[in-house]
Amino acid sequence: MSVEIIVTDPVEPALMRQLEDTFAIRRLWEAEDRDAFLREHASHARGLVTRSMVGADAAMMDALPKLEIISVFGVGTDAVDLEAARKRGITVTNTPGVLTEDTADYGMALLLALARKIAEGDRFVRAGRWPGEAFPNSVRVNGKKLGIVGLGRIGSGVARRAEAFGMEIFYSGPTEKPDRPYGYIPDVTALAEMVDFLILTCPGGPDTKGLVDQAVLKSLGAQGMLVNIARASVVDEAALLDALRDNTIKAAALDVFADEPHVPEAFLKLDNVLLTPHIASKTAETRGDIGDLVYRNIKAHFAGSEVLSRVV
Ligand code: 8YV
Repeated sequence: MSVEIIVTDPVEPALMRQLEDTFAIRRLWEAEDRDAFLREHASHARGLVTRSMVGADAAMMDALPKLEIISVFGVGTDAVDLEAARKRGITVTNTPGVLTEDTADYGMALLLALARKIAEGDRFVRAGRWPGEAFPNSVRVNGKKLGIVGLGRIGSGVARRAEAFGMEIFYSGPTEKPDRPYGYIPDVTALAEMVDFLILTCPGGPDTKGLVDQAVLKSLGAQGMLVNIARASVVDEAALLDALRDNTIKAAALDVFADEPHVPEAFLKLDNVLLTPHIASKTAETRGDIGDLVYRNIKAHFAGSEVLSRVV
């Protein structure tokens, strides 16, 4: 009999096909009654595939006592209760590395789009406003200072790109990386104070929750711009809304939201915020690579081999 795997929500069709060819797949998102679905599969389900924004909490793990592995489609594991998994001896894998470059490209793209008013320019032309109106000046990127919150894989990718755009780079994070040619400013408020752009590339979770608060936004200042490709939880949302409304900061670009795919109505009313639907890693190539790694982790586990990218 095939090993039973629960998939919590829709993933790439190619991954779905690979999984279906090898395992007995149960689709949680199609269930009318989630608890009844979990009860029905409790005595068989040995694997769980979940997106990084969905994850799995301790209650889900309790509901599936035969669970051996949670394979996360994405690098962020902040939505998985890692401690609960550890206690229950459940393996957790993620997909580091394969999405770094595209996500860093996208971070740089959002920064450029925000500063240079690319989305606004598109809307302006489509609305037929060009003939009668002057488009507002945008903001120069080259020669400006960039603060990177979290100089991990993705943050480092952003730094390399920003260097090529002639930016001066500073970063914060739990540890200094002396091998990097960038200024380490551990305190995020101090970092915000000295830069023109602040980009968030750190992990989500309790350690970074609300890191960008009212004080940080105030320090970023009226000419400062914020880009978030990390997690919505890193930013105090109410403080950000206030800062955008009263021009405490100039503008923000957000690819991540607390209750995705729902975006707070208040953001939609603001002109100085650029909103995208969590697509930093969403190229055909990277999504294919993420899917492959998810599959190879699950396959390795059930073949009795060590998984490729273990978190727990
Ligand atoms: C993915 C992400 O878009 O890797 C992550 O942690 O947030 C993104 O790359 C997401 O996992 C897909 O649902």
